[in-house]
Amino acid sequence: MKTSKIPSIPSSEITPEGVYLNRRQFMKLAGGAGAAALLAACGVQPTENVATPETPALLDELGEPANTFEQITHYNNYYEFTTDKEGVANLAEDFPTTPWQVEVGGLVQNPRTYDIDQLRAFPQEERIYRLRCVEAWSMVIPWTGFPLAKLLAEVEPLTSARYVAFTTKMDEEHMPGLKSPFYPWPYTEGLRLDEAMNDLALLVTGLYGKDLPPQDGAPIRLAVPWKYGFKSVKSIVKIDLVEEMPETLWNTVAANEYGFYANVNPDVHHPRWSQATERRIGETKRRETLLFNGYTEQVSALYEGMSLYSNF
Ligand SMILES: Nc1nc2c(c(=O)[nH]1)N[C@H]1C(S)=C(S)[C@@H](COP(=O)(O)O)O[C@H]1N2
Ligand SMILES: [Mo]
Repeated sequence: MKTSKIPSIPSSEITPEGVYLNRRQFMKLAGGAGAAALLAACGVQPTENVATPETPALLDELGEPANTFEQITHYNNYYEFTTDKEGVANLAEDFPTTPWQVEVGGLVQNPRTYDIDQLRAFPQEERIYRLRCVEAWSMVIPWTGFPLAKLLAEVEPLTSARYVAFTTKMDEEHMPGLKSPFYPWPYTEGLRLDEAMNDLALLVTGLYGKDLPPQDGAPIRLAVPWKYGFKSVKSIVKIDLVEEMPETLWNTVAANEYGFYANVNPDVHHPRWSQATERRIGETKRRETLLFNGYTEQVSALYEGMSLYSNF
């Protein structure tokens, strides 16, 4: 990833004005959430993304500006709370994210239950990723997190493991959407093991250098940027290595509409709408959707010899 390969700069060169310009380097030097506090101490607001000559906007590797913190935290899909995208932030405000544990097990050599602080102790990086929802809207989001592959390496998948299954939190007291009988809760998802091992698959703990807000999946969620957003599960509590392709919430609800792979593809349409174009939140003109959401170089090898039409 270009965004994580910028050489670090000596801290003596970081001036208050330079901090924002060199935010990504700074994040690497200072590390994760601590960096946000330091940025704040320097009088720098890491929560906005309005370009000025002094503070150019954060850009992804295609040169597209990140959405603002406000947009990313007030237009959400999180059905455990509500199906109203603009209502999630308010309903999730008091969602308790501590204590929090993630149980990693199944077909592994070293099953282990991680406390959230142990997951935050993995070396964190900032990655500016595009997120393309299957509903044909998209955003550019500066996440903080670490590759899922690093966690999987610790638990050591057995050779019989072929898929990774994710289970998320079911907190009836704080998640009013769980009362909806239309969904087979809890929200579950899955990846093929080689997809999960791809460097792009990120376990996310932060956003714009701050701790992840509840509406975006606190305290830990996945970001799989070459797939439709529904694969990027929020509030993970369990990760299982399994032999068979796992059941997932959306595939269970409507297998003909939401396949297991769910790779972003402008040529494979949802039965009820086209996937050829998308609306970037904050823009009016629609833009063309890119194969694998623009990450072809990093992921196409995963699907060599496999039909992207029958395996949608
Ligand atoms: N647990 C859980 N994770 C979820 C969802 C959900 O409803 N519940 N929605 C998914 C969908 S459809 C999308 S597009 C993204 C949205 O992430 P964002 O709100 O942080 O932009 O989260 C995904 N992860
Ligand atoms: Mo989505």
